[in-house]
Amino acid sequence: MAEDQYPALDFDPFSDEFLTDPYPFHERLREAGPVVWLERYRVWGMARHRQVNAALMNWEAFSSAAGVGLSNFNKEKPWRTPSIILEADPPLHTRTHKILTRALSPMSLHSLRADFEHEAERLVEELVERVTFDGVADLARAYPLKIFPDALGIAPEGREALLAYGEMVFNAFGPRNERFERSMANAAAVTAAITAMCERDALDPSGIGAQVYRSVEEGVISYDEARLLVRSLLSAGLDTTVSAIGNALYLLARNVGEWRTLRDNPQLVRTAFDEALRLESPVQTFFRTTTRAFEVEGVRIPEGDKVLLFYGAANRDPRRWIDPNRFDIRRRGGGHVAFGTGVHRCVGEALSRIEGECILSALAARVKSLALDGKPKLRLNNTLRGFETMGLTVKT
Ligand code: OVV
Repeated sequence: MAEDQYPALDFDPFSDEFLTDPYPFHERLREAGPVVWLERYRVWGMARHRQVNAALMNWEAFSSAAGVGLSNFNKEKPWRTPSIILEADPPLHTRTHKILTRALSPMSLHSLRADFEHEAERLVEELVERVTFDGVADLARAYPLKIFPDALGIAPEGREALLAYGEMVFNAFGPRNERFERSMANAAAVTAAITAMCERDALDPSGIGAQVYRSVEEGVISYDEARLLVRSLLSAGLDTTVSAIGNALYLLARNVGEWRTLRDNPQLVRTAFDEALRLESPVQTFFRTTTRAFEVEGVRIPEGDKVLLFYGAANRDPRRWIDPNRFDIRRRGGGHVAFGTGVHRCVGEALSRIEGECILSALAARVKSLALDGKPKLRLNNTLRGFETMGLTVKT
């Protein structure tokens, strides 16, 4: 390709059509080239694993500080106070990241595991008795909605606001389309509820939220910063795991052989959840903003441009995986970017894995067959891929 020539595509990655079945679009994006120009939003796009991974590793050139959505914070006023971890670069990010890493370390999560297991077993037992249920409302949503706020130390009342807030946050990374506007219908009340939940006095002293406030006492961050870090936990921690668990249930129900393999080999639960994350990645896209002109395989991306990274496409790149569209719970080696990579890699990864693994383990121990009742319905979101409803029937 001649210099300064690059493929330009006109489709809308935030349209119903794209979000309903992104995979044919992903293939076109990957095949078009290592970097493409998306005319509709005047942004660059990268969908191959190599380039997505490299951009995520390079926070100096691919900054998060101007926001990781379409909106460029250097040019537009953000819809909420920016996150001081997600929408920040080092050195600010280094300080805040340390605090959440500690609050969510495998060490501090260790004591939660017993409760998580117990709740998963209790819930699965209840659903097994019902035989037929909604895999989303009754399981993928019910489970995280109980244990995640419990772990953070949030009061039992008013937890539905957490889901409504997640919906807003993840739609807000896309354009101001109808989907975004609809999710913002109740924004004032939902935001007020979330803001109240983040205050130190609203949090149980034994929870992860209170742990974040210990850093205030230690003089590492201010009270307002701690409040924003708790807001990050509430923003990022619930809808993502709801999608992850729902997507895993969908793949296991659709792939009878893989379900049997998991039942016969419960030690595969970790790779099974990981493979579901690769194949139906909850976070489909995030943007970065270039801090300088950057050349990708002969194409020059100018400074200050938005670049859309297609995590879901990278995770099915045939250049990286053999038989990439196949759900294979024995697949090993990781390497997918469902949690991102580099300095912004998900801080809640260990917590999300405990949630996913507890649910899959409880099901595998108790359920012989898992079948979809009819066609599950997607819940379209500008960033997240997940289901709204999923009829399931189980046999023991
Ligand atoms: C990873 C993520 C998603 C959404 C919100 C945030 C983080 C935040 O820090 O607020």
